[in-house]
Amino acid sequence: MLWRNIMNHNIETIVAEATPKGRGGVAVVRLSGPSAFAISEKIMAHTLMPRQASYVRFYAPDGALIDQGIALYFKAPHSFTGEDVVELQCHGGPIIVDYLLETVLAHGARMARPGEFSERAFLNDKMDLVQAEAVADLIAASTRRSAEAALRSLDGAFSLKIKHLVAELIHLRVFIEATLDFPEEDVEMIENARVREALALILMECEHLQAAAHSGLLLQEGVHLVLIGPPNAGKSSLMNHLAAQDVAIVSDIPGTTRDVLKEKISLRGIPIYLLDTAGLRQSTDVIEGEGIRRTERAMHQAECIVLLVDDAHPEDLRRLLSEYEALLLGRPLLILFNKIDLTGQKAVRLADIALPQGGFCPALKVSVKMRQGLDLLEETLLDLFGWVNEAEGQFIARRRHLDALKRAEYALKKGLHIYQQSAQLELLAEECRLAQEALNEITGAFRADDLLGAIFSTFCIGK
Ligand SMILES: Nc1nc2c(ncn2[C@@H]2O[C@H](COP(=O)(O)OP(=O)(O)OP(=O)(O)O)[C@@H](O)[C@H]2O)c(=O)[nH]1
Ligand SMILES: [Mg+2]
Repeated sequence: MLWRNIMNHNIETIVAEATPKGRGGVAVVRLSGPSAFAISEKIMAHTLMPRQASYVRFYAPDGALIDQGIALYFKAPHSFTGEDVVELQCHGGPIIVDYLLETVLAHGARMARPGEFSERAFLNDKMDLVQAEAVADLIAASTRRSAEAALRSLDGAFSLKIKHLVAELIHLRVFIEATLDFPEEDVEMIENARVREALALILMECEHLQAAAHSGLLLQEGVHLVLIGPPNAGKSSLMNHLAAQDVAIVSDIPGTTRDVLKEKISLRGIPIYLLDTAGLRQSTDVIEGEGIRRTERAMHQAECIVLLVDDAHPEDLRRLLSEYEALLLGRPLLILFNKIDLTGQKAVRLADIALPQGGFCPALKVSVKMRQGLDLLEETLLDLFGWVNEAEGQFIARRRHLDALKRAEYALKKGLHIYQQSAQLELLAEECRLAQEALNEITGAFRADDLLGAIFSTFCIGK
């Protein structure tokens, strides 16, 4: 804040349309910076009062009338960016908005870069980095649950948890430093127990936070889920069920689906990008062959794969598992034995199935057509995504948050390991410092400048 005020003369006033491009009832042009107020006076020949709406006329530099509308003035530091902010509400036509923008630019402002308003809010301590990102995530949210989670992050729910963890880490570091400065051998045993106990608690919280952040990431990014299997297994039927509409053609002719069909759905609030594909089999048909190649490409990009086979032909499973071993590797996989209404089986979760590439995956018996086992399917998918239901407290998160939490956990585990091996507090102290740095990267309390550029450049202009 202080830095900002001292350097005030260097700060440019920025402007952008805050409402989407196109025609609408009202458009908002927003200015932020030290000249915002002076520019507004030139445009409307009127002195705005802070936090009061004024009905005014907007004029071009040559005195021509641009439009009439409402102007609002938020005096620094009581604004979104922490700077003087003026919002001009004009009629929502692109010609008027461009004319108004041109006028503001002629008075010395410059166009804002994407996310620059939020970046300034961050630099002026109006919000931390997690909250600034939450603004963008709230705007981009594609399910109500994602929006709610973004709002919670904006409210500071996630930041608070990080700050709490950092505070505990600082407490431990202070204790370690004090012990290093005043070593007394007779209290060594007590110290040892205290350090281990505090570290174990911090590690536990870090793991819990990672699980919650992972769920927050699911809400932010969604999951690319691909349905595969032999022809006629019921992939398109499942696609239609999950999408709750007839997206794909379903027929009893094997090889019905040729193209990859995409549909965006919401599974308990998690955005799912669902792909239905052509059935996998040896085919001499040129078009079907191309469809199968497209299926393989979709598998390549999938984050999660559901493999359906006909319960009456379980032998298809082994064939596909070994044929597509490489493409199935490293991706969560769920196996469905479909059409149990024809084999007289019950809808159940089976014992996990061993994969040729190593590891296990869950498997269910279902009937898509008769709607049997489909709740179980949803539950198993959520499990597979690593979804932890935080119910009321779910906040939104990003991949970089999760990476930082993992780095913090790694440093703490390494520190604990070294300490257990060698009882060297100095080395543990260094790992704790690294863990704290990683956590502080999340809120922006510790940051590299290129990180800010990378984050804010993905925001929309005007935010
Ligand atoms: N009895 C029964 N029939 C089903 C079930 N699920 C799908 N079917 C039928 O199986 C046939 C094939 O279904 P689709 O959903 O088109 O199968 P697909 O896997 O998309 O097939 P391709 O697109 O050819 O690869 C259709 O006649 C469906 O009605 C089920 O659970 N039980
Ligand atoms: Mg199909």
